[in-house]
Order: sequence, then structure tokens, then C-alpha cells
Amino acid sequence: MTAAPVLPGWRHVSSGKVRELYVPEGTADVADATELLLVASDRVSAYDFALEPPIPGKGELLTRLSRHWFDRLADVPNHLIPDGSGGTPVPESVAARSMHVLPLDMFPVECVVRGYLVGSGWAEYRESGSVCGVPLPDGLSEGDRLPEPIYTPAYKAPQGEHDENISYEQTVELVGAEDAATLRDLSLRVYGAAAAVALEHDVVIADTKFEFGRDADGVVRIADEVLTSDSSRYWDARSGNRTDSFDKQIVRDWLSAHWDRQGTPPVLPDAIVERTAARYRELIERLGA
Ligand code: Q0N
Repeated sequence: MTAAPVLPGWRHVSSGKVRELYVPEGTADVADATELLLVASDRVSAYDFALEPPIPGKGELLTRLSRHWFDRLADVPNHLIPDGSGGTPVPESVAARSMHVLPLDMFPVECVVRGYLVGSGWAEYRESGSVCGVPLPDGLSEGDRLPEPIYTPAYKAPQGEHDENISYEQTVELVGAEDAATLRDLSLRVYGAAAAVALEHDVVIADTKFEFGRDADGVVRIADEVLTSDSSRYWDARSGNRTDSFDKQIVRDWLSAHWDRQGTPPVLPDAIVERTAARYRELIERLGA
């Protein structure tokens, strides 16, 4: 376990599997904060475990991916506080793997967009011919591109629990008709724009998950990490195996060959760690992030 770093001026408030959240020193909690610091660690998670050891450079590489997409998608309001806007300085030691962000009132919806048939979507399609209630044409195979991207929201479960797929109508009940439509339309728009750009670089974004929140002025902003390889499935369009994920496929493959999924997962060998780090670097290079 790598502990959350002690950061001058900031107080650590929570740890996710991969990221840490801080509020300014002297701030009671997230609800009172006027700024937040999200710090990405080098931890890698697979099969719902944070694995050992960390992947050197992963936190920085994923932060670069998020920043790259926030930049490219600048017409969608996001939660980044621009550099030089004042506030609590971001410590140099974590600057490259941190995002200084505006506290938002987060919507309790994971906004998932799927452009390809894979994972739980593929399993559901085989059973029922639809994915999260969205009917699809017959005859699709695993890894196929969908006729058009579909929006399949999930309810954000409290930490530690699994998110639950919900219908669009249930998102209307949760956040109201107007915001439900905003979240869906922004999600489909951002995924569509990013997937098209990625494809020009021989990278497929098979699916992704966005989170949104509302700022004090009522503006809906895209939050969290965006289009990282932790929140998205990135595939290598040059690979023979089109559903090979660009990033932690190596980790998953090694784990499934060396672990029966009982108890704690084994420590990753150096060679696996190094090959995984190289794969993250390659993704960044291809995208020009
Ligand atoms: C927020 N999370 C989920 C660190 C990562 N802009 C925001 N405003 C208010 N809250 C959040 C954001 C953002 N982004 C997002 N938690 C709070 C991921 N966390 C989980 C805990 O560790």
C-alpha cells in the first residue's frame, strides 16, 4: 500500500483505489471547500483490487491523458481551475499528477457511453439482444462497433459497492428531465468527438465513463478524470486482436494465468510492471498527449 502523500497547505480527505482527494488546510470538508486537489497515484487496479507494486509513472501519464482531452474538448465546461488563478498552491512534488479542481455538486450518475460491444455489454447482448435496455441489431459479434454509440447510465453506489445499471428513465427520476438530457447529450457528444480523434491515431475508444457536477452558478461541468485508460477501454487499432486493451491487458492476462481469484492477488513481477508502463507510454505517444 502506498500511503497518500502529506502535502503542505492541503488536507487529505479520501482515498479511492487509485486517486486521493484533498481539501485546503482549515477547510472542514468537501462541501465547504472552494477548491479541491485530486492526486493520481501509480496504483493499478484490476478485478477490483489495487495491485502491488505500483506502475512507475502511471499517475502522471493518466493525468496527461485527462488534461489532453480537457484541452481538446474545451467547448464543454470542465472542473479544472486554470493555472495562475490563485488559491492554494499545488505542491511541486505532485503537480504532474494532480488536478486542481472546482468543487461541484456531483450528479449520482455514472455516464457510460459504449461504442463497441464488449465486456458486460457483450454478455448481455448474447442473452437478450439488448444492452441496458437498448435493443441492438441481430448478428453482432464480440468487439463489433455498434451502429451508433449508446448511453448506458449507472447509479453511483457508495464507495466499495458496485455501480448499478439504470435506465434513462431512472436518471430522469434521479436528477430531473432537463439534467438527465444534458448528461446524456454531453456524454454522447464528448465520446463521439474523442473517439473520432483517437481513431485518427489508430486508437479505438471502445467505451468510457464520465462524471458531471454543477457549479455554484448552476453550470453543468464535466468532472473527475476524462478518457483515461482507467475510465475507458482503449484498444490498439493496429493490433491483430482488436479487443486487446491498450493498457492493463498485460496485468489482467498475467493475473488470470497466475491467480485463481481467491484471496489477495499475487505481487506483479518486474517484467510485467515494466511492460505495462511501456504500454501506457505508447498510448500517450500515439495520441500525442
Ligand atoms: C469528487 N470524486 C470521485 C479520490 C477520487 N469536482 C469535484 N467536485 C466535488 N467532488 C468531486 C469532484 C471531482 N472530480 C469526485 N470524489 C469527489 C473520485 N474520488 C474518490 C476518492 O478519492
